Amino acid sequence: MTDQELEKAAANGLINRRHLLGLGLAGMGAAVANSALAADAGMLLEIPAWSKTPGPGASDYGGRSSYAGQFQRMSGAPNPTYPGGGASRSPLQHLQGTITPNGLHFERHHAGVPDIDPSQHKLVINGLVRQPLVFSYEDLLKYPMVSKIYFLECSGNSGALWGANGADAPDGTAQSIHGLVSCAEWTGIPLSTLLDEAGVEPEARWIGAVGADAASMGRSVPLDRAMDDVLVALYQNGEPVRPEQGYPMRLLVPGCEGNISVKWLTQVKLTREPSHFRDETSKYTDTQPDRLSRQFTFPMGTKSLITTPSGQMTLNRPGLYQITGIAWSGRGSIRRVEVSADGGQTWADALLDDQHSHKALARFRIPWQWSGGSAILQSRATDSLGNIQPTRTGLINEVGLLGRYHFHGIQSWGVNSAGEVRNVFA
Ligand SMILES: Nc1nc2c(c(=O)[nH]1)N[C@H]1C(S)=C(S)[C@@H](COP(=O)(O)O)O[C@H]1N2
Ligand SMILES: [Mo]
Repeated sequence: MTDQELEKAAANGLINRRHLLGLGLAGMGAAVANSALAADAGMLLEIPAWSKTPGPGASDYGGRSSYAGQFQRMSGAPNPTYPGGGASRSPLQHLQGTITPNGLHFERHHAGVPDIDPSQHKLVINGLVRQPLVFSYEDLLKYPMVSKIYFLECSGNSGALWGANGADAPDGTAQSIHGLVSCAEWTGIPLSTLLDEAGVEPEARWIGAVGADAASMGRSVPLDRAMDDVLVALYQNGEPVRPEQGYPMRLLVPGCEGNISVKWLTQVKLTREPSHFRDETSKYTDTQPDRLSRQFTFPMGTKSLITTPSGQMTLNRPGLYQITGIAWSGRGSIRRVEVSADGGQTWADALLDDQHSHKALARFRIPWQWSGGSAILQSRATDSLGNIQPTRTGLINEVGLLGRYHFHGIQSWGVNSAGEVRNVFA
C-alpha cells in the first residue's frame, strides 16, 4: 500500500496496522481515558449488593450469565414435507475469538438427528481393502488421536448474497446470512490410520462415506484427500461430539464443503470411482454459465466478513468503533485481511490474531472513526496461497448465477447517517 493510499484510508476513518502504534493507539487511548474520566466523576464509593452476600455455590453444568444476552442458534420453521430437514445458524455477531461454543455450532440435517446408542453403533471399512474391518465405539477410543482446530462451512452459506431473485437481504444479520459457518477443536483418529490398518488396495481412488441417519447421507472423497488430514472425529471442543454434530463419530474433512463431513459415520467404502450418491448428483453441484454442472467442489473459497458492526446494528453516535470479523480459507491459512469503509475504493490492513491456523477461522480487528456520514464497510481476505477474496460482482461474473453454492464474495454492510447497518449490494 502506498502512502497516498494510506492517507486516503485514514481519511475514511480506518486506522491502519502501520498507523496503529502512532495515531491508532493514541486515538484509542484518548477514547478510553475520556470514558474513565466520565465514570470517575459520577463514581460512588458504594459496595454493590452482589458483593455483600455469597452467591450460589458450584454447579454441575455451567451456563451463560443472564446479563450476557439471550442469543442462540437461529433455525427455520419445521417443514412437514421434510421431516428433520433444515439448518440452524450460529450467532456470529455475538461471538468473539474463533471457537464456536458447542451449543451454538451451526447445524444442517437432511433427516434430523438420530438417537444413536454408541454401544450398538458400528463403523465398517470395506470395499477395495485387503481386510474389511468393523470398529465399535469402544475400539475407536483406544486409537491414538489428534486435536486440530478446523472451520466447517455449509456450501449453501451466504447464499442470500447471490441475490438471484433480486432480493438483497436488507434485514439480514451476520447470523441469518452467514451463520452456516462455525469452528471447533476436533479430536479424533486420522482416517489414514484406519485405512492403513484395513490395507488399501492399489486400484482404490475414492472413499464413499455413509452416515447412519435416516437420510443415509453419502459422499465420495478422493483417496489422496482422505489419506491427508481427514479425521474420524469423536470429540468437539473437548467433549464427545454433540448429537447434532454427529455423535458418536463423524467424518471431518478440513477446509471442504460441510456436506462431505458425513455425520453419524457408519461406513467407509474404498472404490475405484466416486459412488455418485444422491447428494453429489441432485445437489451440491455447481451449474456453470454454459449449463454444465461441476460435480465436486471440495475446498471452500477464501472468505471473510465483518461481524461487528453488521446487519441490524445501529451506531449510536459518531466516534471510534472497533470493526471485527472472521476470515477463513479452505486451502490454507489467512495471511491478510483488509478493511474498507468506502465500498472498496480504499483499504487498510486489519490486525490478525496470529495463530495462522490452517483451515480454521482467523479473527481480525481494526479501529474505525465513524464521522457520522454514510459508509460501506467491507473486508477482503488473502490466504497463504495468495488467493484473494473476490468482489460480489467479480464472483458472479466468473461463475454466473445458475449455481447457488459456495458464495465467498465480499460482503458490504451499508451504514447510513442514522448509523443503521444493512446488507447492501455494492
Ligand atoms: N449423515 C449426515 N451427515 C451430514 C449431513 C446430514 O444431513 N447427514 N449434513 C451435511 C451438511 S450439508 C453439512 S453443512 C454438515 C453440517 O455439520 P454440522 O451440522 O455439524 O454443522 O454436515 C454434513 N454431514
Ligand atoms: Mo451443507
